[in-house]
Amino acid sequence: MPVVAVVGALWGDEGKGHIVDYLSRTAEIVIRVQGGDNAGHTVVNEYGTFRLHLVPAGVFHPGTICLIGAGTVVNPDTLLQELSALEAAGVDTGRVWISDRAHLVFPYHRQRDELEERVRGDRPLGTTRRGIGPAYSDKAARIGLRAGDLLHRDWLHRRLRQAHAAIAARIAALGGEPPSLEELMDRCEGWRERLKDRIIDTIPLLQEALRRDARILLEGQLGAMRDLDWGIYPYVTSSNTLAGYAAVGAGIPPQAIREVIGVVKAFATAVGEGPLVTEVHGELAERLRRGGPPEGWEFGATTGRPRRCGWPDAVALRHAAWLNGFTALAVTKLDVLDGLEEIPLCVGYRLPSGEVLTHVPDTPILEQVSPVYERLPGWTGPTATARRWEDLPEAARAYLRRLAEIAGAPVRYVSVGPGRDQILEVD
Ligand code: 2SA
Ligand code: MG
Repeated sequence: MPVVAVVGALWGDEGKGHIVDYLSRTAEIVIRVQGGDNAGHTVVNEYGTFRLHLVPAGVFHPGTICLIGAGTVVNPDTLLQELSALEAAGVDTGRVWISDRAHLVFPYHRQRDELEERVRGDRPLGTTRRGIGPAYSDKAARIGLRAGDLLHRDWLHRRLRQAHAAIAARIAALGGEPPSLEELMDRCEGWRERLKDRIIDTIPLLQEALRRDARILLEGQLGAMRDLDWGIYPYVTSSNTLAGYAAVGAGIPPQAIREVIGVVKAFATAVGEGPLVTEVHGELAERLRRGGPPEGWEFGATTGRPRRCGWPDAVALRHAAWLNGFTALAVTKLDVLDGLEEIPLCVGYRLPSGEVLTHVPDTPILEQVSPVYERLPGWTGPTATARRWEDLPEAARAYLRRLAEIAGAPVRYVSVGPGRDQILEVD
């Protein structure tokens, strides 16, 4: 370490929660840098199985400070529920703090997300309907409310009075019933009561920690293909999922980040709309979706939607590696590929003209491409019991070496199942 960013290399759901939970045992601070409760970070450990939406995956380690960073959008209701569920499972949540700069997600954001998806008719984006897009767009339009606003009643009321007309107009234009100003003020009062002790200015804490070279983990949400600028726009989320944003979302200088770990699932999955070049259907998709133990099956951790599945996509991985500057990879769910005769790895995108691209083009072009596969030998397995690199079948190691070559970064971690002990460290 000291500062390590852990980001998704693909469409999200690569297993960032699982990797962050594992790496947090040696971290002093874990910071969620962007996104909101659209996230579903699955963590399986001695406390149970959790799908974290807002709380950083470092929460299971006594002593680790967990920050919900300035780059996030926080639905206080979801957060309070999540904290209660963690406490009920015996997890200490006394070190979970929220940046005063993080934006708040109100019920009217969810309402708008729902209405906006409806207006998109037969071409929706397939959002999680958690109000993420509307909350980030209000942030950019400067009518967002922030966690810190809850701590200053006069300021909060002034900001609410100022923003209310615009908030109401957006809902009304979509045919929805807007909230009243009083309703918003009351809601904020309830949130203030329950969260005021957790809202802090994170700058002094992080300055002090960086001076000591403390180990800090930055936890990203979603992956490069859903990045607002470099993903498959408009089928993206409304924040930047790339490592470059992690410094902003956490509130630290960019050069403090020494390592960028790209989390890569051994095959492709996506939930929501947009092109997925290597997508497979039917029995094959079911095999990938339900491979390995049920905790890891490919269903939305927030919405329960079945995730789309496909063959591994090296073009997408190369895109993510370029944009993030990975210093290492963590490859997850390798066990799901056990027993396949061969692994079709997509190494190019063929255009209707016959030309083959080796980079991810803009969405209108991406929609027209078909995959070009390189076929790597499969292995019989099982890999789930492997605990060292040497325990893996040679063909599995060859596949991992190929991923490393494509990404230009070594494979440092390999996960062969959802348990903490199923992560192998590669020297
Ligand atoms: P949004 O809600 O505005 O961020 O949706 C925009 C696109 O981003 C996708 N998206 C996700 N993709 C994978 N995993 C996500 N989290 C949950 C999970 C999703 C779920 O871990 O399974 O439960 O359905 C996530 N969140 C957003 C989304 O599908 C849109 O394509
Ligand atoms: Mg997820």
